[in-house]
Amino acid sequence: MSIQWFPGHMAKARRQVEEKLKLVDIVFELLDARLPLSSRNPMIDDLVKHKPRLLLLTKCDLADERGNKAWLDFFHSQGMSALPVDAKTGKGVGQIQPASEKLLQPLFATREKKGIRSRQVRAMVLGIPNVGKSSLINRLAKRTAAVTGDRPGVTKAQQWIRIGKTMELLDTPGILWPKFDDSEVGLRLAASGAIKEEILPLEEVALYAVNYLSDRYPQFLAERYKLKDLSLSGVGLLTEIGKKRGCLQKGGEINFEKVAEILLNDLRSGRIGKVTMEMPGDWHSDGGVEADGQNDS
Ligand SMILES: Nc1nc2c(ncn2[C@@H]2O[C@H](COP(=O)(O)OP(=O)(O)OP(=O)(O)O)[C@@H](O)[C@H]2O)c(=O)[nH]1
Ligand SMILES: [Mg+2]
Repeated sequence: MSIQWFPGHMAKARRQVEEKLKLVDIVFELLDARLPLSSRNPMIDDLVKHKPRLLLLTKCDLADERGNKAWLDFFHSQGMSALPVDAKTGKGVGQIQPASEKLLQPLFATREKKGIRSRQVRAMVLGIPNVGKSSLINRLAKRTAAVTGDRPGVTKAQQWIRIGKTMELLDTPGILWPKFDDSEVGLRLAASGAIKEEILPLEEVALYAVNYLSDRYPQFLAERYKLKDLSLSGVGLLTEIGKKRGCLQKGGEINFEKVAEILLNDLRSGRIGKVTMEMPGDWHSDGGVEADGQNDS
């Protein structure tokens, strides 16, 4: 999948994060619970090495329970602090403060040695576009302090937001990296809604999604679109969905763009079911994605 990127924007984003990092005590790195490694920006890892970091697996309500558990075990086994959160209902959000305080114990101890009793904390919220940074901040702040939206690229500039008496959070624009080493990573990000629609090969993304669903969650496809034959190829499945949903164009041909829109909207909103788009076992130990032929049509 080829996507047009803007390296100038990336360099600027990196600079802005670097500047503000000096001011914060902890970083909240938001990963999409449905695709935690694909949504992990390697640049953040590189930049944030020396700060306490809490991984927050967002949209855990859209991912499947088994997947959430597998990913938490995965990150914990790597010695990372990670929590699942759902900014829609607030589930898990109450755990953020205690988990942060635990990570900040060394900082508080150093402050006390210097005679500073303050528990004031500044945190930076980082993550790819549309992962739920601003929504989570609003939950923590218990008010609409940041603009949110059902598309990537909503937050345009950094903004400090006060949370209660002891915390200040920096909301940041989502950052994607300019080149994906693995095309499956790009397809998963696209399927999740992290990439602007205007630059997506929508039908290619839908084909990837339908193949993945027919492999891992065939019952969801069967139920949502009343499909009988799930042994069909990816194109065959999209054709059937198109027929069921009346996505026809002049001459009775299937309008695949329309089918792609329906499928991706259903997937992103969770209407299709709770879907985890990758499991820890799909990744090699070297960080690459397992090639399992799911791209075959
Ligand atoms: N189901 C569900 N939806 C969520 C959750 N968190 C955020 N969303 C939705 O995801 C979309 C994106 O949320 P934002 O908070 O704007 O995401 P962001 O990371 O700030 O995005 P940018 O500012 O574009 O980088 C919105 O439609 C939110 O309602 C969640 O935990 N569960
Ligand atoms: Mg935002």
